[in-house]
Amino acid sequence: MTQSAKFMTLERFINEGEEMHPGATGEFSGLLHDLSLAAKLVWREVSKAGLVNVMGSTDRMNVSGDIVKKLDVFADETIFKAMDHGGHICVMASEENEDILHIPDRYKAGKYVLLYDPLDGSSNIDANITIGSIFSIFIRVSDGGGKGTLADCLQPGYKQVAAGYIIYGSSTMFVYSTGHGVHGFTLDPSVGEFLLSHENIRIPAKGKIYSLNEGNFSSWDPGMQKYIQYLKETDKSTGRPYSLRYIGTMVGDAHRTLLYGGIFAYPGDKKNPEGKLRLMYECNPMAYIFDQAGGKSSDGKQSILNVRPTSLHQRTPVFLGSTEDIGMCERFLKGEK
Ligand code: P6P
Repeated sequence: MTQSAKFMTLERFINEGEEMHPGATGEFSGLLHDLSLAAKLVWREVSKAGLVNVMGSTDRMNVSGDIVKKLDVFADETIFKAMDHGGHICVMASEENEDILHIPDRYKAGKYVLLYDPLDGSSNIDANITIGSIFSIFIRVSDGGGKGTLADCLQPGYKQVAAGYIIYGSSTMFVYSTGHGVHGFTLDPSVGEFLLSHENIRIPAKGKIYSLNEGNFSSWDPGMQKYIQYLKETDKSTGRPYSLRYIGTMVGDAHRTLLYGGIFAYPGDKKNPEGKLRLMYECNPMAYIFDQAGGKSSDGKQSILNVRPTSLHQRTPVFLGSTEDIGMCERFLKGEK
């Protein structure tokens, strides 16, 4: 770690990033600052989940049909309230809300659009396993400057201007990109600041870990089954067999894949041809991050970033990882191997 990185706060890094981009209005840095505050507020509750009565479930279901955990509700409301009044955003969308979320009339609407999964992996909360928040940012396409629209939200991933996630694990990290590489900041709870700890994250071209729910094996297409069997064969020249690592929280599995290489996947199957994970606020932001870190994403045929959105909560098969591993997987899926 370079000397300057030791004291590089997220706020300073964002401000200096804005200075690097002529014409930047500083509006973007304001948005990211608000998001980092939301991250700290969510962390504060998540870090004591075992101690106070935020465990257990509410009686609500979200669009995914999951029982909504109390922390889900808290995280959803906290992020919305942290972001709704800064004047940076014209509309939001969240996994926890079926419809788009309008900015209250008393606040100015800005030019950005925020989509987020407030607490990914919530089924792991009670087991104290890593969970996370994921965010995706676009520039509005509707004019008029007033309230944003559904069309502002339903943009393809390649039009994102920023994306990232907060991972609440052994330490809490804020990982994001604005199109100039991927940077990770670790929360120092003693000062309440995110400090630069992983500057310019680059994913290895090839890994030796695969990460997916192999319990669905019997429902996968033959090409997918053959790919996983291939990874488990012994062949030292190609670094096989790979190891299986699966947390069951996308943010945790994707973060490890980003740092160590390999492949994370949630494929479609006979029961759910579109898989389980959501395009707009899980797969698109993660695909943007992997792309920016020198990795690759796929829905089995094309980059996730090129998938045309048709609805807010649509699902997509998703493969994220090292370029060589995604390439090999796609060859099996296309029947070329
Ligand atoms: P499964 C968590 O519930 C989640 O939405 C993602 O974070 C995770 O990758 C996936 O579902 C795990 O799903 O079917 O393996 O339990």
